[in-house]
Amino acid sequence: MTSGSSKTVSTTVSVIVPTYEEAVNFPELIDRISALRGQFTSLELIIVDDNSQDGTPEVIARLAQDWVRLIVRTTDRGLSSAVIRGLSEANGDVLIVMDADLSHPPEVIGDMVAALQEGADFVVGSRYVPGGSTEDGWGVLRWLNSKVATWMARPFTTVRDPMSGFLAMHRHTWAAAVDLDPVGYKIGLELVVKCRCTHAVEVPIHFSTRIRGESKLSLSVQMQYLLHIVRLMRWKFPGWSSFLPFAAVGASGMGVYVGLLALFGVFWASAATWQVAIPAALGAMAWNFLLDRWLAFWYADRAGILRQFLGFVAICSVPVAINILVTTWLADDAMVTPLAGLIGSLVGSAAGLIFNWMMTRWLVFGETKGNVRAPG
Ligand SMILES: Nc1nc2c(ncn2[C@@H]2O[C@H](COP(=O)(O)OP(=O)(O)OP(=O)(O)O)[C@@H](O)[C@H]2O)c(=O)[nH]1
Ligand SMILES: [Mg+2]
Repeated sequence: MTSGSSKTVSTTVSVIVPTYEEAVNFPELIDRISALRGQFTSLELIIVDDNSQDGTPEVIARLAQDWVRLIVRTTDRGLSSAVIRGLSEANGDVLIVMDADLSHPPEVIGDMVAALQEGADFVVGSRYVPGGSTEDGWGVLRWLNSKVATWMARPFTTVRDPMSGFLAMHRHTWAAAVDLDPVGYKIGLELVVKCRCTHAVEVPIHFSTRIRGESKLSLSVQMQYLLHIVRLMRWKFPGWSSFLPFAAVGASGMGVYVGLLALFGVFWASAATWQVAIPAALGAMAWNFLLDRWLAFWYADRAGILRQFLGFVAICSVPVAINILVTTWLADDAMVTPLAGLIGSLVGSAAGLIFNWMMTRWLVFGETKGNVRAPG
């Protein structure tokens, strides 16, 4: 590891710092990063600010450092898109992303670069590996929040602190990014997934609580995180992200069917079985269709809804009919009569679930022209 070493590492480094109203933090941040410049062939600092009205340009101008570049965005907003803008303007072979509020100690950048040179394709400044820590005084809620968020990122990476916004990667890793979706706050997680990193390494950091300036963390940031996880799931595991909601919706549809049957039974006691079963089945199918179109086939909502609904009903009617046939056939056999209903509905439901999912996926929500939108 190179931390604190004065030997020059022959690589060019770009440090990208997204900022919003961080003017008070620039003197110390720039001072501490400046102290690292001798460690590398060259080092540039790119600050991507979203038009803060706290004197950010004046502070940067007063510090007058030719290796520091300020990009002020006036149309786009948001942390992740600011990072992406900074990455795309950077010239270095190694790209570092960090916060402006000095939570991330710039002094470990040397260790991060060393980890890249030793074969990592992504490096995270991590609170949760031996040697890493957070400032005392984190409330239980903030700690729990961070743990739950980390746990939700498990399907995507083995990194223990994927929420960290302190990252390093090679330029070629960044160049391989596909379908970047700059939603939410967790650009590290987005990059590790969309750059298809396979060898992420963590370097311990002590994460300081911000001393100056205001936090931009809010409840809406947490909501955005949930949506971000859903989008990453759909991108990385499209099949399961479709089938699991489809199965859950199917189970809820059975509840709707039984509920409607009971309701009709109360209000229309004289009706024959088929007279209540058909509208109840149609009601359950409508329920399933709307939820499936939203949750299981989110990508295919461009085509006409009526045409899709008719196709959906036609397909779902097949297992329903088989279910009825199997039940009646077994009911005729004296040996299995007591089990007939149960076996019939279990076989029918399992077969129906797979059949419906495959057929609706292919025929109703398939990639026909105008049906499917871009992934994500
Ligand atoms: N360009 C840009 N930067 C932002 C935006 N929101 C936050 N940032 C910057 O992103 C970094 C992280 O934001 P913080 O507010 O420190 O978020 P946090 O570290 O999760 O929370 P605290 O440290 O408790 O405030 C800081 O450098 C912010 O200035 C934004 O909308 N646009
Ligand atoms: Mg912070």
